[in-house]
Amino acid sequence: MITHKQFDNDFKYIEIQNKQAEAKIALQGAHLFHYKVKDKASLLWLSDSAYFEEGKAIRGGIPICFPWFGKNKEDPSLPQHGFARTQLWTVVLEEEIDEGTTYIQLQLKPNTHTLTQWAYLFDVTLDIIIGHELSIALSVTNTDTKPFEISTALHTYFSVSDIDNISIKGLENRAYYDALEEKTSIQDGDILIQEEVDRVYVNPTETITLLDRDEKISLQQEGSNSLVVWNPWIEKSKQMADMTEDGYRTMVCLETSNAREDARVLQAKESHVLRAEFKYG
Ligand code: TA6
Repeated sequence: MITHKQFDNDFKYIEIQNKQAEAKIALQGAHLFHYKVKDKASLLWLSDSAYFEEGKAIRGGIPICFPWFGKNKEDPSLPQHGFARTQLWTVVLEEEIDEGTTYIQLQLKPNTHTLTQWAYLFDVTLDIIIGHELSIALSVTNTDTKPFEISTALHTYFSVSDIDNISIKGLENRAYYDALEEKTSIQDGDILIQEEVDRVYVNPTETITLLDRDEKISLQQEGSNSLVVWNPWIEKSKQMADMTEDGYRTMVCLETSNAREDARVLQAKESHVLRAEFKYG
């Protein structure tokens, strides 16, 4: 079942329920903010104090960072992570493929707001498949006559039982840029989170595994050669109005991205697809 809903303040979202899973997608940002497989806990973390308000990004789920990830290189005063997550997207397709699989496609087109911040014409779609597995694909086409560079991310917040219970596999011996230390290091073994972490890993293996006690979640990526790992820990959390004091203990971001050197240049008419697939086991 696909139902169009809204909160009291008119903030619109789509609710999906099928035999395998349930999900919620906000039209602002094409933001998947809930996904849960039957008989499992929620896969995605959502802050208890997240904003569902026009113009404010939702803290949790899968924010879409486009056309730049992090700070804008030319103008750092522009909103962090680009405008896609606070723009209203249009639903293009919604289809119940079978009893356990639902397909939603949303689209973002340039408008006066996007053109003021980024003077390019583009066609962006987000394909989301909700079932026993979750698939999300961001497709960007350059519809302008000049090339442009994009740096993007599917900024996925995973919900975890407790930060002390998790380990992340698939990044052993990989180089990463540490945004806190502002230097490059090599990953030694599995990743454990015991402090603030903000890193861009280069050349991750095709499948990244998040182990949380007995639960194993696999993340497969396509069109990406970088993976961001982020946890704000204690002090950074206090600075965020939409993060509760102990929220950092039950989340970790593993972000399928085209970050830093993995930014892509698209010539006129060229397209790029960034895809992430999530499954248990
Ligand atoms: O992906 C990691 C990161 O870029 C961090 O540096 C961090 O501050 C974060 O994303 C969250 O950004 P936001 O703009 O949503 O507060």
